[in-house]
Amino acid sequence: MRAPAIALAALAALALAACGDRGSVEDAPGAAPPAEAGASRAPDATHGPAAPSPLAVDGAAVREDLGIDAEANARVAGLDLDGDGRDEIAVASARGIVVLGRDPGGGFRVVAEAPSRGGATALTAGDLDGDGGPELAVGWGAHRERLDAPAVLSVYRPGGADGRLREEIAARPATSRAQFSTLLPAHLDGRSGLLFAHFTSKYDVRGVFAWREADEDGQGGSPWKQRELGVLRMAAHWLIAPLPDGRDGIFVGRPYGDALKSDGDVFLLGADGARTPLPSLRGVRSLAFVAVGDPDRPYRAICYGDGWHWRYRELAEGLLTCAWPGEDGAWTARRVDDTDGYEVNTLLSGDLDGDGTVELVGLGSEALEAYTPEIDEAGALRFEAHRLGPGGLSAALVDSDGDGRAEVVVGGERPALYRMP
Ligand SMILES: [Ca+2]
Ligand SMILES: [Ca+2]
Ligand SMILES: [Ca+2]
Ligand SMILES: [Ca+2]
Repeated sequence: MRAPAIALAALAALALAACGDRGSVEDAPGAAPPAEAGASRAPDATHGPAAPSPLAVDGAAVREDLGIDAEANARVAGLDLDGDGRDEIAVASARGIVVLGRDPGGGFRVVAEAPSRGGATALTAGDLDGDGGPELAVGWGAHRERLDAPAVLSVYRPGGADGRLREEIAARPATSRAQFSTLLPAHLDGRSGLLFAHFTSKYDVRGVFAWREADEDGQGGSPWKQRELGVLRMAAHWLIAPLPDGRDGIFVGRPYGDALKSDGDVFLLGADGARTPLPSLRGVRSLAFVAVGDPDRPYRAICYGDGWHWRYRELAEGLLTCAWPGEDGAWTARRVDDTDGYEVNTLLSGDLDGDGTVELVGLGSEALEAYTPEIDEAGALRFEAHRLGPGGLSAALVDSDGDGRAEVVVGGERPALYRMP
């Protein structure tokens, strides 16, 4: 279902048309957000046997079930493990990692597995070491059934025995709170690597860029090296994105601020620790970079899930905001969507409709939505919203059929793919 196009220049006066049947916050599955004290959110269920994947229509979007039962906070990622041009789908939870590939007979089947080291507190995939091949990374940590599980950052590649993934441990952070809050492929200082953040204590979060230098023969490589980006209170969300002057910008989004229960924020973190704030209402729950428009002079926007408040059921607002810097360094921010629900916890960008330009994808407490950017006749950036499915806690973009259009895979108890019509 489509909502009207939204002009960023005049957003304050506009509201999205109602987009289908949205349940109340109280009804939201897996609704409990991470508190400042932090704890795992939901009990586990084992991955059930693969079953044929039925097709169903949810609004205008198409939903395709992956045929497995997982846990409410199961995390998902996509990677082309066998190099055939179609992405496989990884699902990680306290029960372990399963990688699903399309079965020629229909549906999905398990093509690789790896055992658990605790709760899967973060998951990502990509060429994390710059050697051209894909890797999977999991931030293992405490889980309600394994409270003593340590924080371990593991990188996985294909090629283990019996369909197992080969594990390489990239980091073992010392912490009293074993939880990763950011895990992303990233580029910094001309290197390809991994951006991760983990709690170092109950409230403090450490951001790190890690990389690995391949051997000349392409075998093995150096141990993972780390550059610490900062340790800040409740700095859960980190992002590295290009600035207009070509430098790497390090962005931080926080659900809470420097004082207990104070409002969070989003800022550009300078090398000297200085913070350049981006306009936000309150706490920030997700960050993404999107470049759209004229390839020679694109809008380079930092987008974020804004409006978080610790009394989330009463006071939080699930806002989606994008901001971009002017030549003078000042940031212009516009609200893209005032979503139902209390948070936008995941932001992604990729080409969902195959037209060669990226869409912005937001997963929140109530809805999965895609936003198609366009530049209007006046040169203003606009977004058109498309409701794709219900809310959730973990999502990733994959091209599971190799047609050049990305699908959104959403984790949780019943992982599924959603695609734009
Ligand atoms: Ca593949
Ligand atoms: Ca690689
Ligand atoms: Ca597109
Ligand atoms: Ca596709």
